[in-house]
Amino acid sequence: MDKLIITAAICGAEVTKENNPSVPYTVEEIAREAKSAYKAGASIIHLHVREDDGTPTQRKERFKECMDAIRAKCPDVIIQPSTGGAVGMSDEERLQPTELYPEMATLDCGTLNFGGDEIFINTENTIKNFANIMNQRNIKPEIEVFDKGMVDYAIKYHKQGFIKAPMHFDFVLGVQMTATARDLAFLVDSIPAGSTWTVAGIGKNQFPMAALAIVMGGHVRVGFEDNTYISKGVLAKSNGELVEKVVRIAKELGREIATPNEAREILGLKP
Ligand code: KMH
Ligand code: ZN
Repeated sequence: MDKLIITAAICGAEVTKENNPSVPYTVEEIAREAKSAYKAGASIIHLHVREDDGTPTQRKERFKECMDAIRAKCPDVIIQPSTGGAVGMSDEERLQPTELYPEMATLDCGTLNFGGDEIFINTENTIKNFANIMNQRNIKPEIEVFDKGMVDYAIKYHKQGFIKAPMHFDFVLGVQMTATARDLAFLVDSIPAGSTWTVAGIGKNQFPMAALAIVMGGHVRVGFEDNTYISKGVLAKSNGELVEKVVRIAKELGREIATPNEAREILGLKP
């Protein structure tokens, strides 16, 4: 089994300091949270950025400031900007961090309900356009899957030449699709041989999904974007604390943790 790649989704676009005072907004706070996750064993930072007042933004300049600050504290970490941004942003806004040529970025492979009246829109043309731009900029997409149809879309776009193999999937469970062992196994069974996958369990699903991925040979995403609690009713002090818990579970189960360069090798990124 490959070593375990831990992704830390340190910030998100929806979670706020009202949910957990350690949610980062400023450049310094974002770098602090990235460092805590990296020191604990995360090899990938999934990155959203905010203005100082917490407003989500996809501004290229803000991404650059945050990425530079993260690299200063975590020199070899893989930075994976979001191209999902926040609900309601235009495709042009969302694509801005790809102009910085990161090693990876997310590619959301379908439209979904996002709570209340919110719909996170990813039309076929959006997905193909984002995939083309990532190809041109040599950015490896992490395919964000919120339900099974999004796996089927990704396979279709792969066959049409928009997404290259080996594909890397992130199963985000607990938003639209339920976070159960049955659903995770169904998704894992649906992706092409040679693909890699990680799982992001939302809220209370975070650690149960992580434990399943550890034993199934997948990888794990944790972080404030998906969950702000270290255990029932107890807020996590940092993203690092969430990563530390995954490392403890992995060690108990005999799975080693990948360094950033080992993660690059597993994912087929150039070192
Ligand atoms: N904030 C969500 C609307 C991604 O990063 O690509 C989209 C999201 C997915 O978080
Ligand atoms: Zn995200």
